[in-house]
Amino acid sequence: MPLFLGLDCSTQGLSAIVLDSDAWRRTVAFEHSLEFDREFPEYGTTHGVLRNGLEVSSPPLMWAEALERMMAIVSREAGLDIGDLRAISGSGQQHGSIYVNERAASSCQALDPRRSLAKQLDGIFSRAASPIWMDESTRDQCRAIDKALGGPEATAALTGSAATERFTGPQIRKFFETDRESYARTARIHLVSSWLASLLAGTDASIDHADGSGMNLMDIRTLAWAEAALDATAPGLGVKLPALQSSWTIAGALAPYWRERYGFPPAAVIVWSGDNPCSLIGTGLVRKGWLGVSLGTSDTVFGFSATLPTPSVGSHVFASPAGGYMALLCFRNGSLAREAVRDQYRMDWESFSRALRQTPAGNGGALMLPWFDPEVTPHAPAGVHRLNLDVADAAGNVRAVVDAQMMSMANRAERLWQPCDRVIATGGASANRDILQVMADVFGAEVYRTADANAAALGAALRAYHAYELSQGRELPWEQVVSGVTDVDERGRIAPVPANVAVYRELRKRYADFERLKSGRSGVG
Ligand code: XUL
Repeated sequence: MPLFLGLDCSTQGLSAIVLDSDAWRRTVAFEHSLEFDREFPEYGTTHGVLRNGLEVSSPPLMWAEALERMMAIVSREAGLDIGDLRAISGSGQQHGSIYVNERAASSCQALDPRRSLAKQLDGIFSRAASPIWMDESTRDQCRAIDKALGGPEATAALTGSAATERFTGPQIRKFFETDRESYARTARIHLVSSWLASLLAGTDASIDHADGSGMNLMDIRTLAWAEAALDATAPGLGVKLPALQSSWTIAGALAPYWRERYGFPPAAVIVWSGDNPCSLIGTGLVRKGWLGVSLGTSDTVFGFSATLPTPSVGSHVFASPAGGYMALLCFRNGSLAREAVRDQYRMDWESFSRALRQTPAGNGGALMLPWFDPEVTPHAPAGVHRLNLDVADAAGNVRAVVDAQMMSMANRAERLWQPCDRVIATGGASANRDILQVMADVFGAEVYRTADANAAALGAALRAYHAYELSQGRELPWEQVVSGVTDVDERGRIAPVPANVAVYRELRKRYADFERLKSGRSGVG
């Protein structure tokens, strides 16, 4: 039976899902995850990242090593007839960038199957560390880019987002400003997605329109590099960027390295995309009116839109990997904040859940702003603020962190997506029913869990399937592509409790006031 591989290189690890597909249905045949800290301790990461004040990066070689280890597992340990693999695609954490010199292209094309991948990549980087989405160090660069383009609203109208600290353009500008020599030695700047696709295809893979939308460099209407944005970012940037292409483009066949070293067939490598765009597919959100909420390292809210949503400061508009668009909100203090509270009160997830069940919806008005790390939505420096909440009240603090996350998401989602009939929850924490009950009560909508918590890897595998079929002359409707594997389990439906919805309707206004007061901002964001 034809097989399709989806990989997801996220902040904390690399996951794989293999789909087995016959004419009627697709099933998950294999699933595996590697955690960076545990599997590759020599890189010294914590939760997959290296921190230096507001600068947050990851070692790109670690991602390459993880890719090779995963490919070895898929070929040797998955119990699959790997000769049936037709296509591979992937998902990368968005915005992260990799800087390579002019030797990279030839090294990538001539990988020696007798040697490990990472060893052969030594010496191709013009910047040792890859800045990632958690980096908050580019505020000055954002101001400069917005100014050059006519203000944050103008940048948003052009690129889909106002200049944003974690986005690739401001990161590139900072690199140029602080290390001109290395910038000059940089021949290519890849995203996590396009770089890993390049390693698989042994060629310079394109950036797909969806992940390209997270750079502050692409014109969100024409889906081409925006000259004005390139000029506002760094000189000579255009020639350092890969091409932009549709999300269903074939980058090439799996390179001889993978075929000779691991016995893979010459499967099609489909361009990779970002993790949020892939999650849109992996949660089956290819129609209007349904919202996705991913509870991961960052929490995100996203939804599909056939027409271009009006870009605004504080939200992001991306091209969708299924055509059309998607809007996205990103909250940095996702599992980071939930884990911080759990650890502070020496709990496990079971006692965290118990605390949610023991406390009333709305926490009797006790509020927390859970900005354990600097927050991006709204923009706020690190700081945990409490209102009517005793720090010694363990259960109250658990309720407060989850209430806060859901209210912050729902208040902003309401402005972007009307109506919202149902919420599809994904990501690690979506396995927790008590968290999802708070979500249903705060959003005032039915919540469903995705069948597979790793929506990004699943979305990548489904994208591989769709693109492969297209290359064979079969253009499948997206509803058909996602059906079966992304169907929610109706028995797992979590209904909002009307009395709780009423409590949160009031509390959400007070939460918004508290947030405005402490973030020092009056507007959206
Ligand atoms: C979205 C964002 C994060 C990353 C990592 O804008 O920064 O969701 O994609 O998951």
